[in-house]
Amino acid sequence: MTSITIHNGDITQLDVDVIVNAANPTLLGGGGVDGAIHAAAGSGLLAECKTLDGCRTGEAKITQGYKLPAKFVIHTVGPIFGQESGHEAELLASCYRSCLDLAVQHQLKSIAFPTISTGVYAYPKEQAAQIAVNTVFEWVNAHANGVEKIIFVTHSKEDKVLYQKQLQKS
Ligand code: AR6
Repeated sequence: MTSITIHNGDITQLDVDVIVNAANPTLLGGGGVDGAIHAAAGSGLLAECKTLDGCRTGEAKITQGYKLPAKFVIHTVGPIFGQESGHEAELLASCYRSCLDLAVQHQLKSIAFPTISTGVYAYPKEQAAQIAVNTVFEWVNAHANGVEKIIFVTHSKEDKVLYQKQLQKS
């Protein structure tokens, strides 16, 4: 049985096996949640990211968590809304699946997701919440021995309400 919950707050504070970073293809840091994660993790994170050779949109790569309470960080690159030739929805779903697949490969039991692509990358928040929740539920239903705890981390009351709405439907 997997628990799926919402936490409204700062993802860098969460004591889970892995937090997900909404990164860019360089994996070399940026603003938003990416900037917050690098700032909290310290310079060891950037040093490891430099060895990864970037990441393609919709895919994911894992690093240690360094000074974060989380043991690991999974870096995924969300689609830029309006710039992916109509593939935005499938690329966003692929981010969530890729992160969950990596978590299982590394035997990680608890994972926290930010609202990927909904900041700088401009994905409409309600559509993104629907894709996030549907994709995670589909993945959980297909992976009986997958992760034990999945947390959707929202960074505003508005996002929290959107996720509550989507979870009620699921
Ligand atoms: N904890 C949880 N969520 C947060 C935090 C935090 N500490 N800080 C911001 N958010 P964004 P994107 C929320 O822009 O749209 C970076 O520069 C934020 O409110 O961080 O995927 C990367 O390097 C928003 O709802 O990610 C890329 O270049 C959500 O995180 C680009 O931004 C995602 O917003 C990626 O853009």
